Amino acid sequence: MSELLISQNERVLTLTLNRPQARNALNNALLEQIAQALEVAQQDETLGAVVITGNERFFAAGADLKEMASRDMPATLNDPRPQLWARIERFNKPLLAAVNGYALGAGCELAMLSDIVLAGDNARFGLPEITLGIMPGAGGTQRLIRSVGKALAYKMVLTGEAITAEQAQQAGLVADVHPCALTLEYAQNLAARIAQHAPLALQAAKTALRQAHELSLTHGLQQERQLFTLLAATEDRQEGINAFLEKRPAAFKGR
Ligand code: CO8
Repeated sequence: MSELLISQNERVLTLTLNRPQARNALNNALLEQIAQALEVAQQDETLGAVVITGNERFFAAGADLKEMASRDMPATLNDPRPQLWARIERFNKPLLAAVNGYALGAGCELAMLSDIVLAGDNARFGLPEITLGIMPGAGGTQRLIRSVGKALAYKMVLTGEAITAEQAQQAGLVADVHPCALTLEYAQNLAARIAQHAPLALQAAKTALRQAHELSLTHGLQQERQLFTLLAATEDRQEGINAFLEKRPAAFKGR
């Protein structure tokens, strides 16, 4: 069976990590499949949002340590992983992570790369790399500190200790916590609500939100205004406003 299960329900695509024997460890082959699935989804106008999930006990236990063990410094230098992560990051539609159980190392990094994280009450988020003599290498230090702030980021990275779903929600890493059996359903429902909005507006909003981490406030506000102005040229903007004024649901076309 494939290590990445792909299913579609209306405008929502669900990607399910399926390497239970390795606790959904993210080897290069699996990252390649995720990147490919997202690239196909980006071109598919019938899709508005993607949910990525694992199973009820594991989201993903990190990079594949069996694969990593054989990589020395030159091999790590030439590792395709950074490019694979960059391809995943380029996905321009809403990406939701439905996290049950362990999201460790690269698993936690995959959740943090997602736009919205929903967690089951059994979820654990951690960056245990330090316990292995290494450190996070796929955004763990940079995204965690931007998401949860200095105190918790240093504590998590330097101890390698995981936090609970509740702590992750309090810290701002997780949007909602649900009973574990319902996490995926909640995430898919949220994705469906998001996916009914105008695709170009979603894309622009996601771009602007991402820029918030990169730009100064002044530049971020300029960028936001530019994207806002660009949307004024879309048919969907006219349709959205007309539909409101005519008291009917909007029929967006992605133009
Ligand atoms: N990689 C490969 N195999 C794994 C991994 C992993 N990360 N995690 C678990 N497995 C395998 C085990 O080796 C074991 O295999 P086998 O049956 O052949 O012995 C099987 O899964 C079951 O493992 P456990 O018996 O340990 O399962 P438990 O359910 O008892 O525990 C845990 C689950 C808590 C998830 C535990 O397995 C664990 O702690 N795993 C390791 C977690 C970890 O340290 N993750 C960090 C990895 S490093 C990383 O992500 C760095 C990313 C840097 C990227 C840089 C890119 C350039």
